[in-house]
Amino acid sequence: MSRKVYFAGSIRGGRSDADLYRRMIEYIQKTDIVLTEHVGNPAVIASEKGQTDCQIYDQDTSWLRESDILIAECTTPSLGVGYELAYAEKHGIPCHILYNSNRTSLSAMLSGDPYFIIHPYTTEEEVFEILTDIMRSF
Ligand code: 6K6
Repeated sequence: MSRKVYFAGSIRGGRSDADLYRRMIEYIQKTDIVLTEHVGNPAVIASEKGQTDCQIYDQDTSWLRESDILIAECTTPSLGVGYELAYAEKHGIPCHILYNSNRTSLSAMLSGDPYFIIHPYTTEEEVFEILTDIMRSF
């Protein structure tokens, strides 16, 4: 049974972790469907020209409503990812947040919300162990 995963990561908030997003997406795709593969695409900013912001918002909120789980990589802060997390909570979608605790302090608006399941990590190896546990446990 393939489940639908909404992977959230910074786009206009900054692309320094884009390569990590791509590796995380490829890992999840071994067992499940990732609706938001473009988040890991190194050319995503250039390909933005094809869609208006309204089209992006409508498509992403529609994907969020049909997703079984949201997995967000939050080391690079992003307003869009914060919005998606609040939207997913409102719709009762389970939300997992990963962030590198050596590089950032997570917003209190995320770490203070008991709805979110938060996974700090310090090495990339841990990221994949966390993903394995998340996908096993739901
Ligand atoms: C078209 C083709 C590839 O990329 C585009 C256009 N841009 C976006 N497409 C889809 N989702 C987007 C786009 N820009 C932002 N998002 C959503 O917001 C993603 O799901 C990310 O998780 C999140 C990033 O927000 P910002 O504020 O960092 O841009």
